[in-house]
Amino acid sequence: METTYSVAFATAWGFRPVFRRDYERAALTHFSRHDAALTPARVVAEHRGLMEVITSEGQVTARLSGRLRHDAAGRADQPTVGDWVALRPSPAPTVVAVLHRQTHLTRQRAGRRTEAQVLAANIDTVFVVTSANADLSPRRIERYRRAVASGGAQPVVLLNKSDLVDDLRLKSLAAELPRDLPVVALSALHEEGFGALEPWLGPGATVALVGSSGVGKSTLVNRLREAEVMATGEVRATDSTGQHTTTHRQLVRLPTGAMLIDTPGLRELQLWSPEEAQRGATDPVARVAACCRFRDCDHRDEPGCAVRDAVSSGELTQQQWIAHEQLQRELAHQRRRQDVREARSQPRRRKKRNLGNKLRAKRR
Ligand SMILES: Nc1nc2c(ncn2[C@@H]2O[C@H](COP(=O)(O)OP(=O)(O)OP(=O)(O)O)[C@@H](O)[C@H]2O)c(=O)[nH]1
Ligand SMILES: [Mg+2]
Ligand SMILES: [Zn+2]
Repeated sequence: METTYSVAFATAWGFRPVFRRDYERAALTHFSRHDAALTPARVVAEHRGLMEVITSEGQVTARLSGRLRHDAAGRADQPTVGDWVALRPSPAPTVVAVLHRQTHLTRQRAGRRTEAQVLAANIDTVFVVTSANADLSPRRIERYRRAVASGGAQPVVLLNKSDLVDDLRLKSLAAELPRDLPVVALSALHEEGFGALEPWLGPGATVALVGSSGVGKSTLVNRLREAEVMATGEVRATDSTGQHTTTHRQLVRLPTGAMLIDTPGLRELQLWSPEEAQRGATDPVARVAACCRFRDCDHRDEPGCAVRDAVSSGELTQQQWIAHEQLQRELAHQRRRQDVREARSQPRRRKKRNLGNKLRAKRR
C-alpha cells in the first residue's frame, strides 16, 4: 500500500496521528490491487452531497461511494465539514471512508422531523459569536455551551462589535455569563481584541464559528484570514437582525496555521443531547431513511421513499415503524417546549423577521 501525502500537508491541515492510524486501517480495508492509491483528505465544504476536499495535491470535488451513501445510519454518519476521509482520487474523486470523528458540533435540524445535523467535525474550539450591542440571552448561551461540550469541543464566547458599546456595557455582559466560560470582547470590523484569540488559533487547531445571523462571523473570518473569502451582509438598522448572508459551511485556513469553519447564522441551536442521539442512532427506520430521495422525507407520499419500500417489503417491521413515529412525536414535543421557552425569553425578535428573510432561511 502506498502512502500518498506529504508531511507538510498533514501538518498544515491537522492530520493528527489518531487520524493517520484510522486512515491506515481504512486504507487496508478499502484498498485492492485494482484500485488507484488512496489518499487522506479533509472536507472543506459540502454542496448537495458533493464534497469539496483538500488533499496533498490541492482541492478537488468528490462524491461519496455508493456504499457510504447507503450504509450510513442517517445523516450524522455522512461526511461533513471538518471530517477527515479516505479518498480514491481516480478515475473520479470518491470518498470511500469517513475517519472516526474526534469531536463534533451537532444540532437538531430544523424541520418537520427531528434529525441530527453535524455542523462541524474535528474541531478543538467553538467560538460562540454574539453581538455586544444586542441582548444576550444567558439561557441561550448555556444551551450553546452544553451543545458544544457534549460534542467534545471547548466553547469560547465572543462579544463582537465592541466598537458599538462602552466598556461598562461589555463588563456587564460578561458578568451575566458563567464564570468558567472564556469570554473575549472584540471588534471584527476594527480588528480590535484579536490578540486574545491567539490561544485557540495555533497551527493545526480547528475552530468553528456559530451564532445568530449578522453578529459578524464572516467578517471575523475574513479579517483573520486577511482576505475576503466569505461574503458579509449589512444588518438591518430597524431591528438589527442579520440577513442570512452565509449560506453554506466552509473551512478556511489562516496565516497562523489554524483553520476556521464559518457557518450560516442559526436561528436556534437546538441541543442534541447524547441520549437523544443514542436513541436516534439505534432507530432502524433512521438508518433506512438515509436512502430516501429527499433528506426531509416524511415517509408518507414522497417519491423515492426508502422507508415505505422497506415496510412493504418486510425489511422493516410494523412495530419498528410505530416505535419510530412515537420517538419522532416525543422529540417534536420536546422541541416545541424548547421553542416556547426560547420565544418567551426573546419576544421581540421573531415578529419582525420579514418575508424575504423567511424565504432565504427556507432555502437552506
Ligand atoms: N460595528 C461593527 N460592525 C460589525 C462588526 N463585525 C461585523 N460587523 C457588521 O455586521 C454585519 C454582518 O456581518 P457578517 O460578518 O455578514 O455577519 P455573519 O455573522 O456572518 O452573518 P450570517 O452570515 O448572516 O450568519 C456587516 O455589516 C458587518 O460589517 C464589528 O465588530 N463592529
Ligand atoms: Mg456569515
Ligand atoms: Zn422516506
